[in-house]
Amino acid sequence: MLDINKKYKLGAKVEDEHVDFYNKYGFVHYTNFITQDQIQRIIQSLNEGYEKLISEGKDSINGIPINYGFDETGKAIVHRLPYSNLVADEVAKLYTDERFKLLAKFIPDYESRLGLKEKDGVVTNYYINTENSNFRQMGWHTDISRDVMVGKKLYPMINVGIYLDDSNETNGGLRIIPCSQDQSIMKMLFGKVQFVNTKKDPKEIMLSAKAGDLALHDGRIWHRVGKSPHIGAKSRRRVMYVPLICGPVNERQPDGRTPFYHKLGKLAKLK
Ligand SMILES: O=C(O)CCC(=O)C(=O)O
Ligand SMILES: [Fe+2]
Repeated sequence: MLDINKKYKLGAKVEDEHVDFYNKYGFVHYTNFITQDQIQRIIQSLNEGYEKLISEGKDSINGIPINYGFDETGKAIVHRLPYSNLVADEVAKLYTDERFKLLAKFIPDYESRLGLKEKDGVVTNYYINTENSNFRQMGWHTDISRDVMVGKKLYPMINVGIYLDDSNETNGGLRIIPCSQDQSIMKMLFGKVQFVNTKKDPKEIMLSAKAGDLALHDGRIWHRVGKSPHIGAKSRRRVMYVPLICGPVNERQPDGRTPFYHKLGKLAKLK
């Protein structure tokens, strides 16, 4: 019996039990994937990147919009930064870590790669609950539906998250519906109103993580990020995601067109 609360440590390889856990529940949680020192360097490098983008007034990277907002002191920040790996050197450096290659074991039937130059690259999400925040939560969605919206053939996809802050009910936290990868395409697309529905689900679980953890989930599972009950610094939540993808390579270019699903952004429940 696999305990759903089990967290693993990633050693020299992905163990069979990790794969069994992933196949059963649709996610896996590794603790202490990066050190506190690394986190500090990454945050510093991201903060410098945010300042540069803000001073340049850049609105997108490779055609993917940058979402701006304000922190608890009123300082301008970036709430959602696509292609963080092109903006912050320390982020780029992190994703050269050989351990990411081990994750290919979760997609045994295909050759997989990190989407560092595809889709939205490494996305850094920065949630904060303040009066003028534009990003306090994220409604229910399945990540792979974005591929459906751009008319792509569906290949397995895993979203790999690395936490820069602790994440739990204090600052919102990631809620997932375990085992929801085993659902029909119709349910995956239309089981809930994507990004608009923010309601608690009786089947959801909280994925509580510590800064430095890595948690990955199947692109088909339903998940959302809750709104923190606190205002200000206590509600801060920063996490980086990169997809592990398969199929034809489709690198985005600096003059790339904005995909249709980003134009739906205004409907999303993010505030
Ligand atoms: O912030 C999170 O933990 C989840 C973000 C997410 O689901 C997404 O960007 O697709
Ligand atoms: Fe997601």
